[in-house]
Amino acid sequence: MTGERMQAIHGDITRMEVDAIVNAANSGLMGGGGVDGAIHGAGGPAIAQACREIRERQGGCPTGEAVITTGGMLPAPYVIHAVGPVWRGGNDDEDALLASAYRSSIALAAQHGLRTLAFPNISTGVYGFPRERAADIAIAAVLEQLPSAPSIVQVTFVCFDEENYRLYQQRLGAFGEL
Ligand code: AR6
Repeated sequence: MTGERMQAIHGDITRMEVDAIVNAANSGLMGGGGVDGAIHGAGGPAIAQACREIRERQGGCPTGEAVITTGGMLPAPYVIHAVGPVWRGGNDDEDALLASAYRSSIALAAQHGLRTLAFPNISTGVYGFPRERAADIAIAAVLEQLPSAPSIVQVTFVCFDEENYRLYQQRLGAFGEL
């Protein structure tokens, strides 16, 4: 069952022992605050160096897409840098772009034969996406993409704030009741 391959935990994504953690990056792959800052801080300069090489090769990463780098000193060997949209009120394709950021990350993980993947709550920090709406989109997008990603056995949503954790628990709990 696809739903059983998803779980939510409350915590810090930089500590996750999974094949890849996803970063909520910006399209310049320049690093920043929030989870991006935490990942670069914990993973060390190898991640920024790999981002720089991608920038030189392809000029960054468009919103809704993702790129993969080393995890540097992180427990996770890879970081998938996904670029979510800035929330601009909901009429600027934000929903589709957020869904695409999740789907692209899963597709990239599958291309690399990865088995376990952890997501932060992309766009719900500095980018201002409403949390409930983002949770619904994230779960639906992962559910949609997982059937074409057979290598992936588990997707963990790592919720840093209490409200996001509660939202994901509620939504994922519903699968257990089906
Ligand atoms: N582990 C897991 N989640 C975290 C952590 C952590 N260590 N730290 C924060 N979060 P944000 P965005 C959660 O702002 O909204 C950066 O500057 C946080 O509670 O990191 O996509 C980038 O460079 C929130 O729920 O990302 C971009 O410029 C979620 O991570 C921009 O911010 C996302 O918040 C991206 O904005």
